[in-house]
Amino acid sequence: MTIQDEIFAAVVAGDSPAADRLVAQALAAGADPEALLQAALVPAMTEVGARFQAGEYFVSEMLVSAQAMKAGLKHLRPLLVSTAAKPIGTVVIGTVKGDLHDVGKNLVGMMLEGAGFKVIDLGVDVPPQRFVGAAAESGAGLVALSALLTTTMLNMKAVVDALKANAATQGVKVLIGGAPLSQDYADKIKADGFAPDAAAAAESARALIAPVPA
Ligand code: B1M
Repeated sequence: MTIQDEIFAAVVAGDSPAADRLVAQALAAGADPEALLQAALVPAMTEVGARFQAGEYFVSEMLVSAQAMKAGLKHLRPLLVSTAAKPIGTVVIGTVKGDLHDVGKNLVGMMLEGAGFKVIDLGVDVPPQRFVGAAAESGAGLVALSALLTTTMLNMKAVVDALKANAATQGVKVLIGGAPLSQDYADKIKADGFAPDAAAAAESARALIAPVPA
């Protein structure tokens, strides 16, 4: 069994101490953080979702697996996040109202920080007016919305509309993402962009708000 297999198994089993120890051990041995993310941690959560769908796992198991994922991710964070002195822009990020999933949103936040943005994370279950308030107060150029449920993705439209309805946030761009989202849906609700994963989110954010070099 490779260490990536062990990390995968630890997250699927919801074993936070093992995920914590194994990711630290893999990095100390020179493993590539991106490879650990893409080949072990993310697939483990996909497997957890499949087991939930098959009726083998319940909400409690999904929750402990998410905690194990976070125990592993905390070691990757400093490696994925840049220490650039001057941010290239400000992004307000959050999971929309009614939705408690934050693992993907946290990854997107890390990638945005890694790309040089200042990130203001509003957490989960965020109502539209909190996005508006945070964007107006911080002067953010982009609001990044995450949703994992087909029911809560519908709440993204209210955020887009609320931002456009407020004079202080009319020009703020909106990027959406999360497993049930698509470019079609972004077009439908008049969001400015859709990104399928965290790395693509960082690229889209750069394209949407980073200043064009002279
Ligand atoms: Co929930 N859950 N869950 N869950 N959960 C899913 C999403 C589900 C697909 C499982 C399944 O049935 N196979 C299903 C949704 C079905 C649907 O709507 N079609 C589901 C369900 C049904 C539910 C409940 C309703 C269960 C219940 O109570 N009966 C409930 C809802 C609670 C609520 O939110 N109101 C619920 C609860 C939970 C927990 C709280 C127990 C837990 C979340 C804990 C936490 O996040 N702190 C949980 C978990 C862990 C999952 C699964 C297993 C894993 C999610 C995850 O962390 N994935 C998930 C199944 C799955 O995803 N296969 C499932 C790993 C993460 C890295 O990927 O979040 O997709 P993801 O992020 C990706 C991309 O989507 C993208 O980038 C990331 C990677 O690069 N991305 C963006 C995300 N946000 C982005 C924003 C962007 C751009 C890209 O730009 C701004």
